[in-house]
Amino acid sequence: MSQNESPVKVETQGEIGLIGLNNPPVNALGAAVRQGLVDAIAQLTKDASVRVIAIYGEGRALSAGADIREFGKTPIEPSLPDVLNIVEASEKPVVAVVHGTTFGGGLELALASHARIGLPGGRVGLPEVTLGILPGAGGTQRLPRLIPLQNAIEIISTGRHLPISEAHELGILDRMGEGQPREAALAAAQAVLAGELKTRRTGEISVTPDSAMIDAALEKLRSRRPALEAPIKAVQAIGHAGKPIAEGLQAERALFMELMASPDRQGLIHAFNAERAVKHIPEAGAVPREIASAGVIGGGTMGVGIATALLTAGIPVTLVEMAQDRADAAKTAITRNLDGAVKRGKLSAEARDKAAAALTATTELESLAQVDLVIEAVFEDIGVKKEIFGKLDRICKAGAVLGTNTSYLDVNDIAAMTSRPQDVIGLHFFSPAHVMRLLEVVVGDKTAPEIVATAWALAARMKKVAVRSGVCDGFIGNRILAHYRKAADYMMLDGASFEQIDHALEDFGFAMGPFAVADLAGMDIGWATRKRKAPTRPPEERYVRIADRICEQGWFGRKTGKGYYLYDDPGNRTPNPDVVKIVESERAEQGIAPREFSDEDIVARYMTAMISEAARVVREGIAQRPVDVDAVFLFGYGFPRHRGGPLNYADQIGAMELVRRIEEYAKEDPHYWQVPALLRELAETGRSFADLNRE
Ligand code: 3H9
Repeated sequence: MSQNESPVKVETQGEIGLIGLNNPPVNALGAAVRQGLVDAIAQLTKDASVRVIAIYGEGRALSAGADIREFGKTPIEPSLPDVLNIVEASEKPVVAVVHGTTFGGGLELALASHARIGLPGGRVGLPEVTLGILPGAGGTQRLPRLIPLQNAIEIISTGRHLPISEAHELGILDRMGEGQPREAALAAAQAVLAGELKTRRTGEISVTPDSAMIDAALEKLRSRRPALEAPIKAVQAIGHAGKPIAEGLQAERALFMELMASPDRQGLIHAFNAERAVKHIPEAGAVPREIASAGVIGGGTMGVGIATALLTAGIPVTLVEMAQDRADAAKTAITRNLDGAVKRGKLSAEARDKAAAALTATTELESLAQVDLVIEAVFEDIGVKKEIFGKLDRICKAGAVLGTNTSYLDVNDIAAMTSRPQDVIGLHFFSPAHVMRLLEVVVGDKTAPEIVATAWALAARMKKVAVRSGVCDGFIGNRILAHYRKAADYMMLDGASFEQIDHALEDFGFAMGPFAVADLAGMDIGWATRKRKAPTRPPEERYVRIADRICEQGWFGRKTGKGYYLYDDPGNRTPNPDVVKIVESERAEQGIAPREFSDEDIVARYMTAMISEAARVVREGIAQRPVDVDAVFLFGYGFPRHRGGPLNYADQIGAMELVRRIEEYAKEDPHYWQVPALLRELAETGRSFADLNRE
């Protein structure tokens, strides 16, 4: 017996009633699935021949959880908690088969069942806090009834994904099964019938959560910067697990609904969707070229990181440096990175050995003759890059992808040095390239669609988030950065201390403020860029010389021991008194009487500057959509994930308020603060960046 229309299949096999979820791609528990489950339980309860019910998922998982697309919309009955209560209340025993990536509501469905079987190879978890919510379908009440409180707190408050084997060891799953999910479901049901697999209602288990442990966990979460609400409320919900299940579920529901209404939830889900939205590019249909080997030119920080990332993705690398000792040093650095990946559990020792053996470090550019992909990562100098591309054109085989890791320079100019500009593309990695997830793919005027598609296939292999950018100075990210970074310098000159600016932005959620970032990244890079751009700087632009004066002392930040800050051994920072003096003398020279800035004002100016340039980048088509800008900042610039990216945050402020702010600031500096045309249009038409994402 089957129901073809429903995403929930019901069939009977003797005394066993089978419920199969079939809602591709991930069996999300949308309205139709929830109703299907309720109907299935009712039907099998009525069927007198059925003595046991088994639930499994077709395809990739039992279920990846609640349907995220329904969040923020009018709720549709039946709710997931109600459905799972029906499952738990079933008078016939219910067993669930957990396989694939079973997360959130999917795992909660299993927790509400009366026994759980795991299939090897998958992962489970309650990742709700990463979306700004908490497990709201019983997870916070049922998990602590099955496993030690400490583990429940850790799993729920981090949202960590556990291997299914670990879930079994912890007691989340009763036993491991084998075969396909449907077969495993039948086998589990038979085990129940034979009395070999015990079943019980999780909600009937009584526990007494240790309140001291709950309080300690809460204190730790509250001391975080930023102290996000979701993990705090999730742990508070766990604190109710000692109550009768119905009461605990009610408390969980109330906390869940509060989180549902929070801007953090909106921002985190936008960030989740952004990672997927950027995959939609005009070239998606083109056939990517095969990449079986790669060359990296340059053994500096970027070249080493890129080579590490390629090797980790299983792609053999030939790294080219100018001199053998530099090539050897790069090889040592790459080996160290690979060892680090093993230590962090990201790579097996076997994979590390394979990767290390697939690396060649040489001084011969000619050795790149047969590679499928070259990534040039030499010093940011257009002359040097042009020369290299001229040579690559002569050396590389036909069909090779020629990539440049430039972070500012004109990809079209570089491509023009070859007889095959259609094969040239910008592949802009972020430092450290083997860690940072962003890959800005810069599509030149002549870049062929299959080369763009190849970049996306490569990013997928390297587990990176590729974002498509057009050509302009700095592309999406660095162009916007170059603009808003000035706002921080202006505030410093006008009276805010760099320490206050960093603190205000760190409280907003950035991992590090802009001055601490400058110290970490090395101030010499920005100095070189400013010198390069000096001839084209408009005379009416305010120019802050503080960073130049610091660099003139030979202080480039952490790598030279000092920059804006002085650092002690564990890396704690204190403002460099010599820099404070430089700031004061600059103010005096320019006749500026320092004024006070509140932390809110600092964040408002900094973010308004960022949003302004981002709006221009979208209007000019450099970024395809606002969400592409968001992804760049989320995955490459440490933008606070719970804010969802600069243009998602812009919508939370509203275009009208942003225009008002810019007009206000423009009274001080009309050159810097100009209302972008796109922002004005949105303000006048009452539209948002989210509306543009939907177009
Ligand atoms: C929850 O359960 C709340 C409850 O506690 C309480 C409720 C009351 N819904 O990632 P992929 C889509 S909260 C809707 O590219 P992968 C995804 O957008 C939920 N859609 O594949 C994409 O669509 P498109 C807790 C979803 O193999 C497509 O499926 N669960 C959902 O790299 C393929 O996804 C989570 O947080 C969903 N829940 O990774 C799990 N999940 O093709 C979230 C995925 O149009 N999901 N889609 O771009 C994941 O972590 C990954 O998607 C997963 C697969 C690991 C499952």
